[in-house]
Amino acid sequence: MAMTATKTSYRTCPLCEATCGLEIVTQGREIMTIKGDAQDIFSQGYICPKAYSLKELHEDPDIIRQPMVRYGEEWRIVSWDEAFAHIEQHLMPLLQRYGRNALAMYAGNPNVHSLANQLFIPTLIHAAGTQQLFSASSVDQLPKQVSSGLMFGTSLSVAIPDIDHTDYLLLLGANPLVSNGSLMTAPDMRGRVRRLLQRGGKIVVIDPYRTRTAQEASEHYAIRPGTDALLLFAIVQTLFAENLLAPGCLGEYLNGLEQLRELAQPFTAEQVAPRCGIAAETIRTLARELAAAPRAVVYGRMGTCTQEFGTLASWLVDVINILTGNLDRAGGALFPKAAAGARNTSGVGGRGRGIGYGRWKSRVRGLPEFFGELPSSCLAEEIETAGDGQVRALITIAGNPVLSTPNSSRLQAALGTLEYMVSVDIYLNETTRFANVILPPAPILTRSHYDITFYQLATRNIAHYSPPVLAHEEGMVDEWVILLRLAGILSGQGAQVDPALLDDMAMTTLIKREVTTPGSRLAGHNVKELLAMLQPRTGPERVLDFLLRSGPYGDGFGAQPDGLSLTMLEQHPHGIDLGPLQPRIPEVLRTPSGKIELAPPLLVADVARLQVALERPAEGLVLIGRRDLRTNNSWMHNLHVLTKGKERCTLHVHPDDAARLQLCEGTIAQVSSRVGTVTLPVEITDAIMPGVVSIPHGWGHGLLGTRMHIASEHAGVNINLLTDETQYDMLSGNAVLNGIAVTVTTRDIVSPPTVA
Ligand SMILES: Nc1nc2c(c(=O)[nH]1)N[C@H]1C(S)=C(S)[C@@H](COP(=O)(O)OP(=O)(O)OC[C@H]3O[C@@H](n4cnc5c(=O)[nH]c(N)nc54)[C@H](O)[C@@H]3O)O[C@H]1N2
Ligand SMILES: Nc1nc2c(c(=O)[nH]1)N[C@H]1C(S)=C(S)[C@@H](COP(=O)(O)OP(=O)(O)OC[C@H]3O[C@@H](n4cnc5c(=O)[nH]c(N)nc54)[C@H](O)[C@@H]3O)O[C@H]1N2
Ligand code: SF4
Ligand SMILES: [Mo]
Repeated sequence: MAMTATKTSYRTCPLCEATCGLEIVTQGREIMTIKGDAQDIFSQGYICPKAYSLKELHEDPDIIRQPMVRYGEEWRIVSWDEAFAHIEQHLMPLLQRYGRNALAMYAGNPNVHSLANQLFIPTLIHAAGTQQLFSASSVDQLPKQVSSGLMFGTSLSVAIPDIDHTDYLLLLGANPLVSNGSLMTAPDMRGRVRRLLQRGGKIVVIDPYRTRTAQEASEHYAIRPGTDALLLFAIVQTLFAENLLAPGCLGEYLNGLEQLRELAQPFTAEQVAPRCGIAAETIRTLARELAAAPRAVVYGRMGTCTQEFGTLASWLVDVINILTGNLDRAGGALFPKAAAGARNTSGVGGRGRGIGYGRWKSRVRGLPEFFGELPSSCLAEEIETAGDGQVRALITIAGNPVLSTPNSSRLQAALGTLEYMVSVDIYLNETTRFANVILPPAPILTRSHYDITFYQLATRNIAHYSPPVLAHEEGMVDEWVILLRLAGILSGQGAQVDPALLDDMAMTTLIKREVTTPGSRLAGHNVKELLAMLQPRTGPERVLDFLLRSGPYGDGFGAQPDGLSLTMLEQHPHGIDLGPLQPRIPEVLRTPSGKIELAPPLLVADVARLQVALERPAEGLVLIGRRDLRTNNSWMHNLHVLTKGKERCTLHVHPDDAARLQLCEGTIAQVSSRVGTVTLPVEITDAIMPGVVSIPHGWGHGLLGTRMHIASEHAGVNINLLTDETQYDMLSGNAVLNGIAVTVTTRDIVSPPTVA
């Protein structure tokens, strides 16, 4: 028998924000090897252990490959047409009866790692016409987007630490050596951290846990969870008090400097020190070092976002970078200039409309919308609470809110009462088991890839397109086609509508918007001509080609013949380097004032809440989360390569707390919060600070009705049975996932769960 030839493909890894280049060898449909692409212009061969798991993921027998409809407890495989007909038949009458807001949508993290979903979810949202939109953003980085949006004018104008050129990195609530970096896209964080230290630079980590990043750093200070905004304010106060301000050429673009000085006054190092658990002299030293370093940068991530003062902390990170003159300069924090899809490269630069928020409010709790979304902490109550606008149907797209959002038991109970639910997903898991219909997209390696979002957050300007590694098999449907067919149903065009028509409509709308945008390179161009020039491409490729060509490096459809286009990216399978990040102020700004807003009213108003916290005594034991190298939130625990070995879903306890609570290594502890209780084994470690315990998120598998065999064998417990949906950052609505008050006992000495 003739051997099938092998094929070598280059593909950006879609599993985390680092965007590493992979070299994948296939033979027929089989993946032979996966390794780092040594020629990748960004990652140069670096990969982490998760990349290899793409092979097992591709072969996982539990992955759903055909649409399924649930009848009671039983799932039946159906044709795509039957699945969509079922949805039309059941969903549309509900919406006709109860209105558009009876439908909620929840979009999870993998959407951001999918070119197709990034480009086509907006079409689906438009067709749905509901205000009940939720996503993983509000259990993650939303506060940073809110503060950046208010200060600089768009939701993705996030200043990124220039880790490769800085001399001093103050890192709060992030563990890039394990997470591989977030809101700081760059492969090989370990290499970058080591090079920073080798060139004589300094890294200071602020974290309740001595993480792997903290272990590599020059210094580590354990902080009481939830108090970063206090610490950062005290650094700001010190900069003012000791006359260390040096905003340099940013000065002329700043609004609100004097107001900031006044706001900072009460937050002296002495005042905040007992709350943060960090000595006043250390705080002042940090301020002085930041001011003295030739190039310094402050960077905060998950730990600073998913807490009570997430937006204030996120804001103060940028404030310090600005006051020390480190925003918008090499070695400080810079704004990427992405090749495609960035709001802050569109239209006339230098000023804009700013961000929209509060255009509607959540029905039950009255929390404001940000960027078109409501906080995920509100989803359960929107389903439970009767009245006009009650959620009766849900579509989840690549999301597992049952394991990812606060107070899982309440959400699970609520999902069980829905009248109809659709999940676009690849597993029958803790969330999708509630669905009536599951629509499984074609596997990852059959899709093309381009990191529309992460190149807007990268430490270097690059562009990299990957064509599909494998061809479709019979019956596979691309995720963008699924999304468009759902959009067809929701817009009343019926289950049978041709997705190609909707694709054309979406493309035309996008082109029309661009040619009517003042300052666009394509302003005044003819829509039909542009459409013709994009032929014969369709779907994500056509949109991407349009975004690249109309973008800041693009060929402008002929105006700049050597400029970027998808064709050019196709000729460069290892990516195209567009150079290091460059200063972009004022052109990057899209605030109505054309200035950097140092003291946006919304943030200023929230400072009063922080002042109250300053007076508040430190609570008892609190819970934080953690990540480890071989996880990817909740969804990759069905792979043997990532789950084998020692149990990782354990309770980390400091030896002092263990002694006080009579916990030994391996003891089964019972951890209780206001909302729930879990039991899990204890691991004693002095890496965690006293008064704080930790449980990783993403576990808690093996629930009735799921179909993830390996995950069930390593079930672990769900930390979000303890996190509390009534605790959120009041400004952004983002969930508090760190600093949850808990009690811990051994299982034998059972005390009733604390009720607030
Ligand atoms: N306590 C606590 N909770 C947390 C966190 C924490 O640190 N602590 N972290 C939070 C963070 S940062 C995040 S981002 C969220 C994540 O929250 P979610 O996005 O809700 O959860 P994931 O675990 O990413 O689940 C992804 C889902 O997408 C499916 N999936 C995977 N690939 C695809 C695909 O290609 N297409 C489709 N359609 N589906 C796919 C998976 O089967 C799974 O159902 O969790 C948050 N929750
Ligand atoms: N291996 C792996 N990599 C991942 C993921 C994964 O699940 N596994 N998930 C991906 C996703 S979706 C994201 S968003 C990123 C997250 O990327 P990171 O933010 O870099 O990762 P985390 O491990 O969540 O780091 C948060 C840190 O904050 C600390 N912390 C907790 N509370 C506080 C506090 O109040 N103050 C301070 N200063 N620190 C605090 C925690 O101890 C922890 O070390 O990781 C991504 N990469
Ligand atoms: S670091 Fe992230 S992008 Fe790179 S190989 Fe690992 S999972 Fe993939
Ligand atoms: Mo995340």
